[in-house]
Amino acid sequence: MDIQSLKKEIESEGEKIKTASELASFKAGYTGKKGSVTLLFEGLKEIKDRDEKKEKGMQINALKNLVEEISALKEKELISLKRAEELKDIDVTLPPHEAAQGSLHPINLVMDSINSVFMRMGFTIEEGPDIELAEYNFTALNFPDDHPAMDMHDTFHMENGYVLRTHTSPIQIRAMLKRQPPLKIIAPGRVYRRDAVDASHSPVFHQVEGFMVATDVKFSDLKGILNVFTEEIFGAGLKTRFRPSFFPFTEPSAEVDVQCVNCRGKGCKTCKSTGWLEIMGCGMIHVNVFKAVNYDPEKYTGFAFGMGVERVAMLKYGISDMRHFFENDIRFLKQF
Ligand code: 2U9
Repeated sequence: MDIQSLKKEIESEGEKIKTASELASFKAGYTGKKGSVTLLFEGLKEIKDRDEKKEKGMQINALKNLVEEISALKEKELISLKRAEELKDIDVTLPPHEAAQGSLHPINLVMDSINSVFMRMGFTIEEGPDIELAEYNFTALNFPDDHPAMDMHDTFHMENGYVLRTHTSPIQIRAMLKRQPPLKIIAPGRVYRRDAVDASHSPVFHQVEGFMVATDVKFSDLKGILNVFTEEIFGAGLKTRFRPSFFPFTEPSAEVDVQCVNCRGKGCKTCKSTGWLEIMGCGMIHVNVFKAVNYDPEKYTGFAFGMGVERVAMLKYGISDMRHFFENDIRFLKQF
């Protein structure tokens, strides 16, 4: 076949290509090993005249380029046809599914809001190690050597005088050993006690403690600050009351109640008809604690307070079982 007719044939055969396999045989038929264009190249060897050989060579090359152009074009066309076929049953105008989004764990949520209330009152956040010196966890806090809290049954004891901290108070001991008053610190963190799991106990839970040390800090300063705190966390207008209590590290000590978040003081099931909920402990820092960190108890006074974050969260959201916080059931977590 002469070159002109072959060109026409390539063009019309190219037009007809509808599938990937037709495209493959088109390519093979012209530029494959035994393709007709390939064979024309081989025929060039027979031509002796240099000019004729050159002229013919250029024409065959043009044919080869034509096959390649048509193939590339058809390949593109077939890909977009295939894509259109795949998409024909998909309604691209449908609204999208909402992507699942994570959220803060309720304990972190509550801990963050407790921290931020105190930060607005000028406290700074400090953290410390979970594995703590028994010295900082107990002795410096005026626990007597035979205090039941230090018992093997109540505390996780580690090697070489270390314990898993049973409260975040040692953070504040470390702060006092490092710095001089005035200090206003919030100490949030995870704490450990050898308790069996039930609706209101867990061997791991969270605390936020805080303290202020300066010259002339009074119990009334503590009351003012805790009033602001309870109104911010539980709601404006809820009153607090202070009942005498005992802790080794504070003297005097008190238990703090807030009016029931559910009935606002009238009496209901949540507050066992008392109208009050116990939310935290507090007191004036014990003289022996100041002595342990070499602060002059004649010069400085301070208040301290502490609360369990799980308890605050349970009261705030009306959750009756602490185990919900640790089981990570997505249906529970989704609500926050
Ligand atoms: C230093 C001195 C004193 C922190 C305080 C409490 C009272 C308290 C409990 C509440 C429920 C612990 O989570 S709980 O079981 N805490 O009642 N904590 S005063 O007193 C300190 C802290 C640090 C140096």
